[in-house]
Amino acid sequence: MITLALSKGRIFDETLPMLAAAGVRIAEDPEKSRKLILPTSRADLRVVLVRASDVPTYVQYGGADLGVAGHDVLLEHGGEGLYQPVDLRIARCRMSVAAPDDFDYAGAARHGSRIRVATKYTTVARRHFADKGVHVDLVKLYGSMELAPLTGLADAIVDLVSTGATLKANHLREVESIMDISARLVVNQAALKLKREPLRALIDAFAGAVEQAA
Ligand code: PRT
Ligand code: MG
Repeated sequence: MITLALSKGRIFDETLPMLAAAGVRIAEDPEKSRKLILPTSRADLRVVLVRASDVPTYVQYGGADLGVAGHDVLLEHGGEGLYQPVDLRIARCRMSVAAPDDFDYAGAARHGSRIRVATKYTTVARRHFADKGVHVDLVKLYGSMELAPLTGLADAIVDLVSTGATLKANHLREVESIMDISARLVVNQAALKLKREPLRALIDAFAGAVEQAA
């Protein structure tokens, strides 16, 4: 049996067509079912549904043989024990610094002021500001980063942006783009040795689906 870890929402929705291209169908709709393990049209392949940030952990410890995780999630996890053979180019967005319309981020950075930054992505944020020589105090949050500057909790945030609508609705603007983000296929390195043939075939199928979509 091969176990594929996915998270509900955009990762599941955007992985589905890639699985279909590989001839794999999933009968159940995860938004309607309460099941956490979904069978597929292939008797030897099942899907487990986990939190987006738990996908690397499941694959690292062998709870799943492979999974789909955002590059943002992988950078925070560290990627230990994970083979990352394919950039799936799905669930795309960018990681950016954003601040209220009336906060002079560039000026504060230039003058060496300490900027308080709220984020879920402390590893990436710490590295980014250190590289730029910008002095920051990082505040770790687990969600709704956009609220932090509006309540005075922070001067700025580091968050994912796709359309920009969420920032706009909260009177924030992107002041610096840190990196482009997309979802990656991750594979347990031990499983790759033990189940080499079927896992290689799946990796190749995903890579083929990426080529087709390009
Ligand atoms: O929701 P949960 O807490 O369970 O986990 P999660 O939020 O990590 O999961 P999910 O499904 O929302 O995101 C899974 C992956 O999708 C992330 O790890 C990213 O790699 C990728 N992705 C792509 C995004 C976005 N686009 C995105 N726009 N993840 C989150 N967002 C959020 C962003 O944080 C912000 O709040 O959407 C909002 C901004 O969207 P726009 O369109 O208004 O700019
Ligand atoms: Mg979410």
